[in-house]
Amino acid sequence: MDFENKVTELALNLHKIDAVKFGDFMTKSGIKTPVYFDLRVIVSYPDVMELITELLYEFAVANSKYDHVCGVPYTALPIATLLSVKAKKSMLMRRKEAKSYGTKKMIEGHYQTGDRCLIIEDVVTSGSSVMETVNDLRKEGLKAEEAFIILDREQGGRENLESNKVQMKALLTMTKLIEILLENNRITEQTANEVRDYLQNVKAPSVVKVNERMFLSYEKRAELSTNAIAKQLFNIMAAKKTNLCLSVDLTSSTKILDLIEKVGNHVCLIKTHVDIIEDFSSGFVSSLQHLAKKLNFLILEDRKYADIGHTVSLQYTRGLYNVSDWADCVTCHSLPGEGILKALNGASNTDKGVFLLAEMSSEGNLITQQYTQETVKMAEKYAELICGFVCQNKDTFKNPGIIQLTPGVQLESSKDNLGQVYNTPEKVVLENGGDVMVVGRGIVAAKNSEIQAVLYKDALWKCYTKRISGKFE
Ligand code: 5BU
Repeated sequence: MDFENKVTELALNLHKIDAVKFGDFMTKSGIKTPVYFDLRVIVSYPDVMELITELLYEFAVANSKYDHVCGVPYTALPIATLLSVKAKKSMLMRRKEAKSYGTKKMIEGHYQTGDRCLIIEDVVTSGSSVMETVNDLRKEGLKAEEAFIILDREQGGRENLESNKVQMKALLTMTKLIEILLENNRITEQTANEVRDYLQNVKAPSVVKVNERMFLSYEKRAELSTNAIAKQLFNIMAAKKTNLCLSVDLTSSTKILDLIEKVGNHVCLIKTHVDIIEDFSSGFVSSLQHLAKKLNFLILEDRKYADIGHTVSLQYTRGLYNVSDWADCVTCHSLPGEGILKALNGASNTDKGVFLLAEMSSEGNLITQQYTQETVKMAEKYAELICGFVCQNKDTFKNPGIIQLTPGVQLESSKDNLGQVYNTPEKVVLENGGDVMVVGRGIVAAKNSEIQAVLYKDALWKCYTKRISGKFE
């Protein structure tokens, strides 16, 4: 029997076993509907189970590359099991609630970050159940980009899933089901029209579009990084439980080193502007590097390179500061074009990272949306060089292996008198997507910098843990 005939048989069988019923029903959300599906009953009909498995198998195996299958609990679980056995692919199981003991894992089974997982679901209306499973898989660093569905109610689910980067394939659409049942005299023309009218008029609500980066842990993101410094920074953040970057904007090297000695334990990154130091020396650099090792942080020189490639390669590797010798990463403008990245890319043979400026925190800056987008695009070719973007918005980029470095942070948001704009930790982490937050005067100008650094560290970390729990979206 060919595929189309099997689909027809499935439609007729679903009707026969009362998995699809016509009449006056209420949906879960209280909307009147002339058609109702309850595919839970299929477990009582091994023939139907077998047919569904066969169809999904032909559908899934033909065009997909995947490592695991995962059913949306509960109705699709037995189908996913049969499919896993038939395809000889491993299965993953998503819990509906995390265990209260032991590992608190949401996903059971063996997998590795980056594995592809196929989603199996019975019926899709809005797509929200599929997204719950997709989100839990993505939190584990798995790729969940395809969902195979028995029946698509055609009420907006496909669009909702697509907007969250999930392609949906359904064995049957509601339109097709009605067509088959009508052709085979299982329903009247009037019923068919009622269902068609209903489909035209009742759409499921949109499912919130999520940015994967917003709920993946730093540990998982480290595994997805293609730049060695980003990987290290994510791992330091996870190990030290801090996403605070201190900007040591002081002009005396002793004062800088004293401050770092006090707060280095509480930060993941120290950001410098070496050209403001009045007594810069190679001794300062070695003391800084020594502290970085001892207190486990990385060093960012916020140089904001902005010249032609040739000049930047000299600025980076030569001169009084010889930045490439000691800084793990630097900041750089995209304004001069790709040559600047080429220059930085070829300049050092040790692991280095570049934070590209996609947005600025200062009032009235001239960066436009188009400039930001083109900056992100420019970075695509330099996956091994770019560790992140300096930016202010969560939608600036999506790649979870890359870091959003956000300056302009104070516990109480305000401004300075030279155009700097501050946001609170809540706003920066939860709404704007900051991964590493830069604090300068908020800590440097405080009476007790250490106490203040701990306050910032705790506030920022609390927001991050809330963010990855997914409860804010
Ligand atoms: P503040 O004292 O927390 O305002 O210091 C912020 C630091 O971040 C300071 O060193 C700036 O040079 C740096 N910065 C910024 O404030 N805004 C930006 O858009 C960029 C860098 Br890019």
